Amino acid sequence: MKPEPDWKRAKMKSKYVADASRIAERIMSEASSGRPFVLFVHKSVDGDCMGSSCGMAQVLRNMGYEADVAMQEDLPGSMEFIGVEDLLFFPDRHGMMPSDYTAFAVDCSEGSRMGSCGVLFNASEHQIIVDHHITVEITGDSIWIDGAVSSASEMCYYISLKLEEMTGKHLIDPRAAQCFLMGLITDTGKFTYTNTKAETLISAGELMDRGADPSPICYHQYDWKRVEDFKMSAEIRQRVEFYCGGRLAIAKAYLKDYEKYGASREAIDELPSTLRDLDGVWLSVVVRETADRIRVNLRSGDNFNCAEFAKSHKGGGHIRSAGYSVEYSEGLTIDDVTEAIIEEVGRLLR
Ligand SMILES: [Mn+2]
Repeated sequence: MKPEPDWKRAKMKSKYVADASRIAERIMSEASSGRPFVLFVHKSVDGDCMGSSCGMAQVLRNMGYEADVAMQEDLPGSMEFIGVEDLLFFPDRHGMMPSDYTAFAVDCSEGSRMGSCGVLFNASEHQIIVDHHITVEITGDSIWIDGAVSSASEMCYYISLKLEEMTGKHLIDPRAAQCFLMGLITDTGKFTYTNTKAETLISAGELMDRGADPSPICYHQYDWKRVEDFKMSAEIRQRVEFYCGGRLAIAKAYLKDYEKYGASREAIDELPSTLRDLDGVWLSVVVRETADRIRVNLRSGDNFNCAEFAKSHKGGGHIRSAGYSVEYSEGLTIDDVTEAIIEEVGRLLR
């Protein structure tokens, strides 16, 4: 008799079993209706929302169901290596939405966080929500929100384990495993943030047993950089300003900076955490001008609650990492937004 493959020994912590089982059962009952699944992610996509949605879509397809990830924006260049184009569709461009579908939100829980896809999420009566952002307080049979789990991808991995148990099928194939591992790695800052738990590392190992490989994930997400992006980042770093006795570091990027260098929208994605890690800095704020809105990203150490600040500006996130965006209205500029942040943070850090 052949020995059992290592991945078959995977076992999740007991504290996750009830929630993972509940969502897995919900998935099975939604699927039995024959409705296809449409997965929804937050705007300004990151490794975790793409990892959890694509991994989950792959698992659902491996169960024999129709499942696609609705995208309102292109997949960033740093995630192209994962090879998930066939799992994505773009309702704004193709418009081909099924008339009836199960809307499955991962790494976010509200239509308002999903950009132009939000209306499609809200339009479905059949919703499943798996999220680890605690800025929203909603509960329900088909909702699993747990701020203590490292990532939505870790939650989706547990749900998928339950689905394997319920169906007796091997559902988490190497591509699904790689997607989940991408979410675990990026939301924990390569397993360095305080949301890294023993089970996060165990799950990462189990995903490797199933064919995932952390090397390309870390290379493409952290090490690889376009030369144009590097040059733009160097200029923005020169312009960083410090306030509140050095406790607030703030960087501002104009559209003209992107144009000057031919930089991509990911050009300074590393900057919020780079600035937060500077000696004496409690809070870093990176303000970016984009074509349709102004994006604000916050990172902090132990002394500032980014989630609360972002929430008060209709955004969301985690205690140490959060963000929001501001619409251009009545001549509002990136300079106005930045000034207002300096003033508001100045009062909070006084
Ligand atoms: Mn996440």
